[in-house]
Amino acid sequence: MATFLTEESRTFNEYLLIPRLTTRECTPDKISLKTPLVRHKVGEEADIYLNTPFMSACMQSVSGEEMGVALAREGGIAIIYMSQSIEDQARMVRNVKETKSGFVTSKWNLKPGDTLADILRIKEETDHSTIPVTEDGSPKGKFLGIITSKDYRLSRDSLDKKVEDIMTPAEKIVSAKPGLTISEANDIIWEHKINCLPIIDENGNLNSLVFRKDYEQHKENPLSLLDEEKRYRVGAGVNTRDYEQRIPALVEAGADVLCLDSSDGYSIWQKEVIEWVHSKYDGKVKIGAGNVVSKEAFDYLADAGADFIKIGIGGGSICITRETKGIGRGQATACIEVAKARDEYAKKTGIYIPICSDGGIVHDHHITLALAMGCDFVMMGRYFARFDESPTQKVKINNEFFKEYWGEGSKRARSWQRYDLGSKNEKMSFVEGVDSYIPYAGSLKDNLGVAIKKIKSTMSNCGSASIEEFHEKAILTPVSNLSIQEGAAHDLTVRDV
Ligand code: MZP
Repeated sequence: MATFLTEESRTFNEYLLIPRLTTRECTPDKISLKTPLVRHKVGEEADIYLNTPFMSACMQSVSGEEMGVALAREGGIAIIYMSQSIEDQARMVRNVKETKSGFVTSKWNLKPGDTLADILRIKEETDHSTIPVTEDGSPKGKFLGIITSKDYRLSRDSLDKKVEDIMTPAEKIVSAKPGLTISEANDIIWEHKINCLPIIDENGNLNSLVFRKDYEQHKENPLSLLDEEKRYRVGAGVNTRDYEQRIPALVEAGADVLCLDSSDGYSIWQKEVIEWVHSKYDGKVKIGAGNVVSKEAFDYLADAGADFIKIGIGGGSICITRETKGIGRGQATACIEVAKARDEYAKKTGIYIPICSDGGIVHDHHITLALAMGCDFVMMGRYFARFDESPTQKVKINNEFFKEYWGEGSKRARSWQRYDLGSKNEKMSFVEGVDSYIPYAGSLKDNLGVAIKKIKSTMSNCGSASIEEFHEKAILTPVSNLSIQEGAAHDLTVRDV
């Protein structure tokens, strides 16, 4: 006879936090969101921490190199997607590691033969008004000039006017050679009263750009997540199929952490990969595993040596696994059970394994609830896909902007390794994800800034100055449908939100 659990499976929306005593020690300005990323002895420091509890999903439509840099700047970490060739993924990792903070590799570039119409298209899609021109339009191609909005007049210039006839050419542009520091670059920017300084190598190729506004932002990013050599930290997704080739390439490229990306991580294949990594790299390369939704699965991956464990099956916004296969668990219930298992494991073995809630986070307060339920950080897809820094197209529909967002199990991504169950030749015979649009939300920095304020405000209400303290002090209550209604604006006509 099957086992029947008596407790219903619940999600974040079905819980609320009860305030605790707020003291002078836990006002928002005193709260730290620093959180361990990898397993460590209880009472000792972890080898790697996040400065803010955010990880971006290992998905084609979320975590490319631009997300890698933007999220590390805010103290979190991106997991560069695995559903691409080993070479492309390693290149993305390398590009994040090589982006010196403040030195930007330009994603949007023009060729001399492009037109004013192309300039306007890029401007509309990205809001960038400074666009470099390279011989082949690539980010590291031969540098020919720069276009800014001062270079054309829409009232006079025709849309098919060529970039080469509009741009400010290289010889008229103040530039610098690679190797200077960000503050030296900033001195040049101030001295010449320019907004952008191109860094050009000895062969005349574009290396990167330094923007006046980025320098200012750089000073505003005290939480940047950096390695010992002051490079941004970044993670990379791996699978249980080509790991013997993929992992060495990613480690070589500088990945700070690896993450097994699977919809169901409770498998012998994950155990084998974790053991392979730890024996090959003598514990120096860190690897997270998952996803799981039960104590049984947590214990299995913990014993296998996972450095962190992700929770969540079927809760992702683009996910139809529950409908397709009938497996999964409400995200809150899964987090609560796994957090309990993690604490028991720590008591029994003296080893603390960070856990991550993955999928289903829609509102900022869901992040806070996941942390209150015992998670150390959260992984988000939809949340980050809305921002400028996700790799997908921004499209205009009925006068409103959207970003594309598709699941790894969708027809579009076909990430069969993520859904692989080990059989020899079966590569995704049905889909488990959808392809969608989500409302565009602007820059990651602006949005995450607000989210951090909300999280800290709630932690202050709950008397907690750190995530660790929050885990101990949080009191959560399930809520009825009627109290959910009571929690929203009700019995009135809303004039403005
Ligand atoms: P969300 O933040 O958009 O709600 O969920 C993102 C998470 O959904 C990912 O981190 C991953 O665990 C999961 N995912 C990715 N693709 C699919 C799919 O196609 C999926 N079904 O479920």
